[in-house]
Amino acid sequence: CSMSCCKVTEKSDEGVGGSDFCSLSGVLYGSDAFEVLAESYEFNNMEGPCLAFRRATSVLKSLPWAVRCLGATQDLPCLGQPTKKVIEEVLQCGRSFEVEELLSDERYQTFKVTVHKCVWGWTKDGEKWFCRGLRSFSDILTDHSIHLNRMQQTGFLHHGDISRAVSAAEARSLRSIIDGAVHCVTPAATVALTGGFHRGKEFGHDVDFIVTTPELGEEESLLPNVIDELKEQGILLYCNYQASTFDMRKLPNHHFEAMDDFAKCFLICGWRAGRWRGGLEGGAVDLVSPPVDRYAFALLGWTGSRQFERDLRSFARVERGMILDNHALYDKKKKEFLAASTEKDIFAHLGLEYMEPWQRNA
Ligand code: TTP
Ligand code: MN
Ligand code: MN
Ligand code: MN
Repeated sequence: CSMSCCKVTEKSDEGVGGSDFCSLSGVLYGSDAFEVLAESYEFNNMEGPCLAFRRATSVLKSLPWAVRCLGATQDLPCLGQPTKKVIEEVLQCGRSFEVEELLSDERYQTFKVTVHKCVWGWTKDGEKWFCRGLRSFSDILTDHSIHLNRMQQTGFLHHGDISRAVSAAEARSLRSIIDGAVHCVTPAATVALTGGFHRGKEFGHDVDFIVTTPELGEEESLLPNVIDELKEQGILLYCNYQASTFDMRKLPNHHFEAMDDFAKCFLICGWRAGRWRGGLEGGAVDLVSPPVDRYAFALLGWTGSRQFERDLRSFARVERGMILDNHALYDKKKKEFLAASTEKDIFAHLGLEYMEPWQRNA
């Protein structure tokens, strides 16, 4: 989000300007304003208010109508006093002073460039750097008393590569590269695009793939072999591989915001046209390889959005007495795991109508 999100969107076709910040698909300015507030709380390690603003954004985005007065938001869920205050301000004044103040705040601006999630969030260190008066990448890099961990070094080193959004067309061209590498090492393996691009997003921070093998157990050597293949092709700029620690006997677990224990790797691959390395720019790529009997759960979990996953999991817990995560669905009453080979199976177990990935952009 840049300063431009502070401008009020006008909808001339309906003859309403100024304070009408809404569009049929959502509340544009409101959404962006909330994201700034959410980030600011994130930078202060305040997860509660941060999530509250993100949730409010999801609710407003999902509305099929435009919010033109505060009264219209009365019966909407997840909108607390702080969010209503922002909505009211924007409706009345055409802007949010709180948001504008934040956008020009030195702390917010610094965190935005030093710990922004495109460089792989490290809020705690961001705090330390900020207190020492460091305000930019070069401040941090030239301060030799600072020790950067491997993730941070990579973030700095590849900042140019990973900070530019990946387009859907670039994701498609990467898909054929990944397809090729996977099938070269294991012809029977499957590759699925997941994450934001599977939900139909036009741009993303990275490209996410799930790969697996039809034969249970064969997936174990899949990622290491794919990584070697990408290395040989010369497009691998960075690789952080994590072997599987998945063990069905550890389930069900109750981690809050639990990710998963499958083998995965976070890569930076140079495949897109750009300004770096003789015209080949890099981008972040996530690969995960669950065993095939866990595939549907992994696909549902990695397709996101994060907000959608949070809501789906809490629905499973609260309304159905079930525990859903990236590995499995567990029925607490029956004390049994429910099998699924497709995402549709999982929705059916939950008693929900199937939702297409593009409907999960909460
Ligand atoms: P992201 O790739 O972070 O998010 P996104 O693809 O929705 O959007 P963008 O990349 O453009 O910012 O994560 C995709 C999903 O994968 C998300 O629902 C969280 C999930 N996920 C896991 O389940 N386990 C993991 O280890 C990681 C990194 C992500
Ligand atoms: Mn992604
Ligand atoms: Mn991301
Ligand atoms: Mn990802």
